[in-house]
Amino acid sequence: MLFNTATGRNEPLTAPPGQPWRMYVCGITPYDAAHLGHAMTYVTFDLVQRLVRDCGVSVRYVQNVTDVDDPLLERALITGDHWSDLAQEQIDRFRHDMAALRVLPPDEFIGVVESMEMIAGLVERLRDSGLAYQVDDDWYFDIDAQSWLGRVSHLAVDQMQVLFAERGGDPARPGKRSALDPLLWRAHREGEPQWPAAVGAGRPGWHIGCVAIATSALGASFDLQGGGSDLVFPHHDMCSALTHGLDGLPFAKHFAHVGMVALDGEKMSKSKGNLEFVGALMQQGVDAMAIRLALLDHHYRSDWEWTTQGIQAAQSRWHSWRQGLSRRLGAPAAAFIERMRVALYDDLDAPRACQAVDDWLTSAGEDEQAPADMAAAIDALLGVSDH
Ligand code: 5CA
Ligand code: ZN
Repeated sequence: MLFNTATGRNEPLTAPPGQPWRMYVCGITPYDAAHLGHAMTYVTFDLVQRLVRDCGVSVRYVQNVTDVDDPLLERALITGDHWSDLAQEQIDRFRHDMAALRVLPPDEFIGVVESMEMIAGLVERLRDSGLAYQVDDDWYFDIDAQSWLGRVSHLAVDQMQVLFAERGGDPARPGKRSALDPLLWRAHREGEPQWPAAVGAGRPGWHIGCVAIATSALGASFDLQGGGSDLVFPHHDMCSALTHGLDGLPFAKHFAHVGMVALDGEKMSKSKGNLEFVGALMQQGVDAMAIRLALLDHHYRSDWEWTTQGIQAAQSRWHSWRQGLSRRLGAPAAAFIERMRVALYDDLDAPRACQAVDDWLTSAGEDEQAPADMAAAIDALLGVSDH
């Protein structure tokens, strides 16, 4: 069972018999290294993937890379790099850091740049069905013409307007039919990259890129759309509204969101610069598994603050897990593994699953198989291992 933001309920993760369970998680905008907030989000969906596999169901996992967008182009102007070199460098770092954290890679990483023809095709379809209009030469989705907005976030319009302005939207642009209409396609501007399209040369808006990538790779109404809670609105609401406009179908069946990791009292974010990087911590000699345990010590839906005490506690926990798992004998593992599973099936309660491992370590027993059984379960379910 996993909490579904769109329905407000815990719901099972099921796929039709014989079919893989299809998950799309919004990927990075690659203009800076992976911070602990990103790590929390991708470790969370890694637990989801492990849990579905644990039920004997195969998983098809797709993640996008927003490899052309305003923040990336702005950063490239500052650093003097070509935007695509900056993106490639950061994508490589991201993949390396996620592998160190033992996050199972998606089956496909799909970039916006490589999907350009498909994205432009969707904009054209929206134009042809009368759902897109122009302001100057830019194209917008006519969202207010329908009542599709809010299916994921259920926010009131005044709250939407605040968040839309904060998160990449342009509510005040003159000529828009409604403040909340999202940009679909930005006509070419001097100095910006451009791609040819029937709607005119330019580059795509944010939401339509995820719609094109997710639905082409996984089909309409796939099983789970994931990301951090900062994506509930506008991003996931807009993805949902766009797929209703295109196909009359919901984007995904289940929407899951990870709470925000903060530093110095504020959400860790590239734009604010209050960051702790996965790669920097590892360079300081912090074991990647201790970083993973520091993340797993928080329920994925809570907002929490990254602290030095937190990572120190995780380092000592990892030390005692390693010692415990290298013992020759231990308490019989089955009941503890069952507790781990029950906790994870209960809306991914990783802190409670870790507590079950702690309790096994402090329980006495003479079972020769137990340390190996526990190590295998910790590896499969929590993704923690020293191999
Ligand atoms: N490229 C878009 C998604 S299509 C994007 O939001 N990129 S990102 O690089 O800004 O974020 C990547 C992922 O990390 C998103 O799922 C986002 O929700 C999540 N994320 C960003 N900051 C935090 C944070 N402080 N805590 C938890 N998750 C975060
Ligand atoms: Zn996305």
